[in-house]
Amino acid sequence: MIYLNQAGYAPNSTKRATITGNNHYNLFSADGKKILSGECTLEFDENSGENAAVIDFSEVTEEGRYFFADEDNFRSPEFVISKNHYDQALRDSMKMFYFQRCGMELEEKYAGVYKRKACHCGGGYILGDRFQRRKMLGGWHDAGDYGRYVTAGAVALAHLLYGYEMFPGALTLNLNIPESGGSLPDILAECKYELDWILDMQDEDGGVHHKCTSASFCGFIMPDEDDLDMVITPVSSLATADFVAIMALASRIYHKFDEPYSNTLAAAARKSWTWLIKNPSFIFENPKEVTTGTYEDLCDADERFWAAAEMYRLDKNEDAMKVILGTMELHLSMHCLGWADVAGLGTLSIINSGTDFFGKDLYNRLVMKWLDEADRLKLISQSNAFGITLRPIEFTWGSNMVILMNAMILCVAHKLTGDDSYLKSAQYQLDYIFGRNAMDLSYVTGIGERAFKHPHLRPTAADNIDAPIPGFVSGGPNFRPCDEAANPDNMSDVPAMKRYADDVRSYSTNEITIYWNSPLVFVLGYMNSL
Ligand code: 9MR
Ligand code: 9MR
Ligand code: ZN
Repeated sequence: MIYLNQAGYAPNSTKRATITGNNHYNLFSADGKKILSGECTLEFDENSGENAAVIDFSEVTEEGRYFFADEDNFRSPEFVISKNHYDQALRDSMKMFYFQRCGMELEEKYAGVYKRKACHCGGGYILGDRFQRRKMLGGWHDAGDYGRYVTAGAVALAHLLYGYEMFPGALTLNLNIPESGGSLPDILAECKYELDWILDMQDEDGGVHHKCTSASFCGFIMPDEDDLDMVITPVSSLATADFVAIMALASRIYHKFDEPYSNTLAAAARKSWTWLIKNPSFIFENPKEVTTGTYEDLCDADERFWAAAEMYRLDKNEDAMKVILGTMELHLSMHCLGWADVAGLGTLSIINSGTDFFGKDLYNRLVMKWLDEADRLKLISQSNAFGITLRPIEFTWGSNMVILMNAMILCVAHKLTGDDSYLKSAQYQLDYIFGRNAMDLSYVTGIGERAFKHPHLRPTAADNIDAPIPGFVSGGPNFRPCDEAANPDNMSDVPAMKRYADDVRSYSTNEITIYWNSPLVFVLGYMNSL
């Protein structure tokens, strides 16, 4: 077999594929002309359980369509070499957020065949008080379920907004959404849809509720058919700190487009910051009557660090600096970018502010930590035939997110240093996502000749349309699967990279989420900005 990036390669980039089972390969142009052939030496690869080798075909630079074949009648998917090879993937992965919108009709002119009625317009009640109701209209459905969760939403927004701040041009695309042509770039209009919902999760005193979901997951029905009441669960310091960070960040970004809105966001951030420094840690646990996702996280020090970094950028206030310096003593990982560990988002904010805003000493310490991590990831990616930054036990639930966040770290390292070796390793992570993996699948719906087709996503399961909505990233292989489709008993002998089922029932390997799409947008945006 030969596994490759089905979304294609840029003409002058490093081009790699992975070969298994045979050590001879041929590259053909789509009209059948042999372009290149070669031999490689296979070695055991522990992630995939295959004997595998890297094929480097960087010398082929001519734009066009190609495929690989070997001596055993094997033929790979066709792929392009083209300057624009990521354009569709970027647009579709950005449009995904529109398709996750809650509380409004998705009209045919924007959603095409995936049009659907407005959902979840009945509001929700504050847990413990059925008579205290809130509108709770808007925001994005988190995932394959219809819940809305503040910590998950804030992290997805962060990837999009930091991306926009770092390379606005590449993310300023027409997404054909209702706001297109208005005063905001489409990406910011889309983010505003989520920000406005998150604003509603704030209490009078500044505390922020953790999530708004039905008490248990509804069945596999269209969202407008879900008439379960929404429960607004208690305040957590995790959600409150993420709220502060995302509101302060957004207030900076929207300032030049809409000053009153930017002021509203800043005021909301300040109010919750005051709550945060007055209150101890309130970790979230599901109340006994609620069984939807928890996003459980036992430590809020990293959330507070991110909030402090953004508050310092907003107001240069001393209590924020105190929190930042205090966190530096805690030996946290300072590069993590996922929903549970967000210190990397704070680090990113500090690094992006330049050398002097927080002081040279802090800047240099954080840049060093960041580059240490990027070096570690680069070494791993250089030492296996698939070029990935993971080892078998790191294929956790949502392993594709880990791959993509590692790619984010590598992109930022490239931006800081100009060192191409970081960029190459980042590219290999995208290669894996788009098909250079032992499942021979592109993990983005609609992108590539062999893209996964059966996401654990309620509208796609219920809409009677064969093709899934395009642009959605699968969670990916899970070393400890826990659903009936990717049954752990059947998978005990399966190597980590293959513990995956393209099956609608497989929530632990094949769900989609907003924060699995957002790092893809960041990385594709970065690539397109070069
Ligand atoms: O969608 C699944 C539902 O049909 C099952 O009854 C339930 C059992 O735990 O799991 C649901 O899957 C969840 C998903 O829709 C949202 N993400 C987490 C999943 C499992 O907790
Ligand atoms: O993405 C989350 C993953 O990292 C966790 O291991 C998993 C179990 O706690 O939960 C995932 O989050 C789900 C959330 O709880 C509810 N919506 C769907 C999310 C994706 O499966
Ligand atoms: Zn909804």
